Amino acid sequence: ALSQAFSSPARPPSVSIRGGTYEKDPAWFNVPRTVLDATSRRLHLQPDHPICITRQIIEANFPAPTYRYYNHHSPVVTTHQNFDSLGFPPNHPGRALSDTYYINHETLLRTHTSAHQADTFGANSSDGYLISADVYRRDAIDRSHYPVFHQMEGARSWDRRKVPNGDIAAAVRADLERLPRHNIQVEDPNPPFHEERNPLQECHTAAEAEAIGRHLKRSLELMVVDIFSRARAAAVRDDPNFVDEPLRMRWVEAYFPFTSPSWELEVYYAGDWLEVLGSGVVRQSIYDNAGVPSQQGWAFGLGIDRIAMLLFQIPDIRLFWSQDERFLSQFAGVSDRPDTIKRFVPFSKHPPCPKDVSFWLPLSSSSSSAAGGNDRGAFHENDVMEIVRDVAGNDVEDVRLLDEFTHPATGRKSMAYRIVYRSLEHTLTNEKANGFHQAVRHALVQKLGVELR
Ligand code: FA5
Ligand code: MG
Repeated sequence: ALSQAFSSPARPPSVSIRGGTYEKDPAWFNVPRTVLDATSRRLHLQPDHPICITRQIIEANFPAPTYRYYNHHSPVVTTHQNFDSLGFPPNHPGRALSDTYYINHETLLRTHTSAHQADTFGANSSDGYLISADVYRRDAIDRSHYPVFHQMEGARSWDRRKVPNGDIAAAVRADLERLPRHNIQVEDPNPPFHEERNPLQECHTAAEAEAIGRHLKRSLELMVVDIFSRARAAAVRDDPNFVDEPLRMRWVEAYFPFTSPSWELEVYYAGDWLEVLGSGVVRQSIYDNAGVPSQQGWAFGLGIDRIAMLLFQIPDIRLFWSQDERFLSQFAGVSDRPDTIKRFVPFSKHPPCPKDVSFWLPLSSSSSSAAGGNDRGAFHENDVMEIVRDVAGNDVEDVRLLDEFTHPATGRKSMAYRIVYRSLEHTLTNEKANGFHQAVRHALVQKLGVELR
């Protein structure tokens, strides 16, 4: 029996995702069943699903043949594609097991569509591209965050060897003139670049970066204006006396390792600013590594789910995963007739069940660890998020930190969270919410070694 065990070693455990088989490393694998199941849903390709409709409408704003569309990339990518190729430093916190779903140490579920940038810049023969896909992140729980969501990557490049006189700035400005205008006042107090906060790349002239930034901003503003006018038309079809609030947008300076200067675009929605995308002037090293060093341009990555929430007035990101006919039937036929969009009508409103939990962290994880790396001993809030998701699935709406303090004598740290349980499809009885909460308390002790207070 012993020799047999040696001659036929157990096959390493593996996992199948969208037709591929990947070796699981138990020291790294951290994908819960619910997230694994989501890899087969492909909502962005499901006709008449709001994520798919939104993708189609955004694509129409970036027309072929200038832009080419890629919608079928597998969610399983390498750490090289997701991080290294984009210039993420080795200790970047995004690489940690607390933030990212890993299959093994060099294979993961992409955390953003930028994972395909390096490959696409080299292979794409059009001036621009759009990549739509499902992406995966261990993240907060609230109405605009979900561990699986959808992004669209977009890019537009100009080639020094192909533009008149090799003058990229002039070519970009000419293309900008050809874009439509809009009359929405956009808040954009930032200079086109800023030496410390948002630097110009050495290889770019100020004129180049400025022109590329303006083309980027106008292109994306036009897309948001289109989404808003469609949302407004839907509201008026519903109620001819509908009066909407004016559209408000603002550009905020940002940082990404693969763009500079960089910005995020926020849209005012339901009483708050909602971040819809990150963007910037593509770092030259990305083009160089992709074998197209004569190109320059911009890139963005937007949250399709968040744009879909604006378009259909969908109040909670969890709804996109609903298989309930009362949800899905509201979008029937819209993929073929985007002019027939209707506002989403909540099928019923169910009361929230808020419950609090507070606990002491084990002493070993009380000291805050340096960010980044895969520090397994440290406490990470995303572990709390995942425990709650595991227990309550889509019946949890929001988890937030209420309070945290360190005991002056013992050095132990205490955390208090408020968890709001609420179902979108049925009324959650207090009994069921209590059951969830008991199970969460138990799992916090079992999995994180905390002491309940
Ligand atoms: C990125 O992912 C960058 N790759 C974007 C980018 C691409 C920048 C190209 C420059 C050039 P960020 O982490 O901010 O950036 O995510 C982009 C968008 O995804 C956000 O603005 C938001 O709309 C959406 N998003 C992020 N996390 C979630 C989440 N948990 N649930 C739903 N949407 C999310
Ligand atoms: Mg962001």
